Amino acid sequence: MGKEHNRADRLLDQMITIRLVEERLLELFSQGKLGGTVHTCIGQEGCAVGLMSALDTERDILFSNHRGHGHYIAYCDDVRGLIAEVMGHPEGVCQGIGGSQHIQRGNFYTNGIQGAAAPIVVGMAFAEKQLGSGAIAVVNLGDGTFGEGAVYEAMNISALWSVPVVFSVEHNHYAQTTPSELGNAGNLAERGSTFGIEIHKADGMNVMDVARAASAAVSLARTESRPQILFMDTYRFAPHSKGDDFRDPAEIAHQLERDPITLLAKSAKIEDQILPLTTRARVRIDAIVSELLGGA
Ligand SMILES: Cc1ncc(C[n+]2csc(CCOP(=O)(O)OP(=O)(O)O)c2C)c(N)n1
Ligand SMILES: [Mg+2]
Repeated sequence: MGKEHNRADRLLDQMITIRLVEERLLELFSQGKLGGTVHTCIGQEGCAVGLMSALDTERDILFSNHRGHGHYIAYCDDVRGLIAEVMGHPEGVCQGIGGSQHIQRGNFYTNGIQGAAAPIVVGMAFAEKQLGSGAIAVVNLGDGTFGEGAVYEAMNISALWSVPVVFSVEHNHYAQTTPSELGNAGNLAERGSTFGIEIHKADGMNVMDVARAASAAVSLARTESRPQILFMDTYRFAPHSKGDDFRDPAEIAHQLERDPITLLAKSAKIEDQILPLTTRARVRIDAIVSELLGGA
C-alpha cells in the first residue's frame, strides 16, 4: 500500500509538471517569447508517464515525435533544458538549435517528420539485439502517422527479423484537424496483427493502465526479442499546435472529464496532493523562466 501510494504520487507529480511546463510554453509563445512551433501533449500526459515507468532509461531507447515534451520530462525531468531549448536559448538541451521537435539527450531522440523515426528505431533496436545489450527501443507514433508507408515497412522488417522494438501509439483521434476516421481505413489498433505483432491496448487517460500495458509490451520485447504495439486511446485537450482547433467544444468539454491528472488523484485517493505538487511545480517553472528571460 505504501509503495503503491508512493508510486502514484510520483506519477502524479510527473504529469502535473508536464502539464504546467506546457501551459507555460503556450503562454510564452503567445507573448512572443518563443520562436518556431509548440505541440503540447496536454491531456496525453498519462501516455508519456505510464510508458516511461516501464522503461529502463539507462539503456532503453525512446524516439519521440513532434509532441515530445512530455516524453522528455518523463525521461529525465530536465525541465530547464527543455524550456531553454524551446526558447532557442544556448543553455537548452541541444544548445537551442533543435527547438521543440528536435531534441536529443542520452537515449532520447525526437524528430518532427511523421513516420520517419519508425525505420530508424527498428535499426537501432536491431543494433542493440546484435550487441546483446538487452536494451529495447520504443518509437512514438500518432494515429495520423499510421497513414505513412514507412511505418509498415518498419513493422514488417521488425517482425521478420525479431527486433526488440515497441511501436507506441497515442491515438488522440485527430491528425492536426483531420478526424482519424477520415484518414484511416479499418481498425487502427489491429493493423499490426497482420505482421504477427502483439498488441497491448490501454486507456491512455489512465496512467496506471498505460503503465500495466507498457510494462507487458516492454517485457515481451526484451525477453522474447519480438516487436510489440502499445496502443493507447487518448485525447489532446489543447489545439494541435497553437491556434489550429476546429473540434466541437462540447466534445472537448466531455473529454476533459477524463483528465488523467484528476483520474489518477481520485483513483489513488491522493487528491490532497494536487495542490502542493502544482504549487511546487509552478515555483520551479517560474524560477527557470524568469532566470532564462534574464529577470532573476
Ligand atoms: C511527413 C510529414 N507530413 C506532415 C507533417 C505535418 N504534421 C505535423 S503533425 C501532423 C499530424 C500528426 O497526427 P498524428 O500522427 O495523429 O499525431 P498527433 O499530432 O495527433 O499527436 C502533421 C500532418 C509532418 N510533420 N511530417
Ligand atoms: Mg493524432
